[in-house]
Amino acid sequence: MPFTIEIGDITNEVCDAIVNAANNTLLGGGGVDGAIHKKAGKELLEECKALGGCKTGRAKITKGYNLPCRYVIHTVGPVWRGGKFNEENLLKSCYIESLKLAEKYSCKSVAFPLISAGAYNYPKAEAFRVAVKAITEYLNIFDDYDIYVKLVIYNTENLTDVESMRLLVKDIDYFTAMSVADSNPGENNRKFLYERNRVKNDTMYFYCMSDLEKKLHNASETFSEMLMRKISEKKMSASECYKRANISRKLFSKIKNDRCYKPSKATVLAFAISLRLSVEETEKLLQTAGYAFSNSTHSDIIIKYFISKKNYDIYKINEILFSFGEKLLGE
Ligand code: AR6
Repeated sequence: MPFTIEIGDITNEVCDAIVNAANNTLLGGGGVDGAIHKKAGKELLEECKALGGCKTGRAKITKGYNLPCRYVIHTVGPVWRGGKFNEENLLKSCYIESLKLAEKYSCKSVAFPLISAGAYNYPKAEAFRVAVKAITEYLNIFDDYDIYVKLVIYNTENLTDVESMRLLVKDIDYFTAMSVADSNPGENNRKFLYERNRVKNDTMYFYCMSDLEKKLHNASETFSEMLMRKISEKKMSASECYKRANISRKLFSKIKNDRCYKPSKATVLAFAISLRLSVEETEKLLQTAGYAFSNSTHSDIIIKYFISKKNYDIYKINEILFSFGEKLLGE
């Protein structure tokens, strides 16, 4: 479920639905509303007339007519009156209600303008913050609903506004790892992973991989983590463990200090022997590093045999491995 932010003109968006920042009458007006009606043609106004208006914070849908989108979702943002008149909730509701409607009509791609940020005077940076928050919150609720959402910042927006939105991106919880000048997604913020796809002059372009991010966040124990846990569970000292595994202190420290360290299969098995793991436990340790026992590999059959017999003498195992011309355990 990607979420992107781009600078452009929403009437050019080729997607399932674009969202219109309309007024309560739904009979057209200026700004993005005017541009949408102009490009869609008279039929849009005819369909809008039959809708009976729309309440602030709610949304209604029509066809796209001459626009390069299938639908137009008309939503009515709040007029900014200083911020104490429920403006934020109403604005948030515009995004949520529009996305619900998009979902109802099976839209896979939806483009939003910055609702209320023009004639309705909502401070642009604030309108941007609410928009990003509402959209990301909505997308994060769903694991399955696969929708691509784009926030289109008008290309004639003055640069100070664009700059303040950029700065804001850094402040918003969800985007803490992001900045236009320096992107290092996911590094500082393991809660959400965002990948900046491209940045062109005045173009902000972000990807929010919320579903992927969730999976990464819930990623299970790594090899390094499981190894350290097992050592402590077995009440073994680190040196006892790496020595019994025929592994150097240097390699052990490397594994300990890098939670994502990718060991060789021989190293994993050496630690399994050292920790006196059962076959099942060894299988789990192998899994953390992306390996499994093979029934067609001599070395795996030999090692598994020793483990199942609870014979954890690594030198004995290596002797047998050697006699079969197999790679030895350990470093
Ligand atoms: N593409 C993308 N964004 C646009 C475009 C465009 N083509 N044109 C303007 N914007 P506004 P509101 C931006 O005033 O504040 C209408 O008369 C614009 O720069 O269109 O919700 C309605 O009929 C601004 O950032 O909508 C209502 O009466 C944002 O879209 C009233 O205005 C919204 O500006 C609604 O006011």
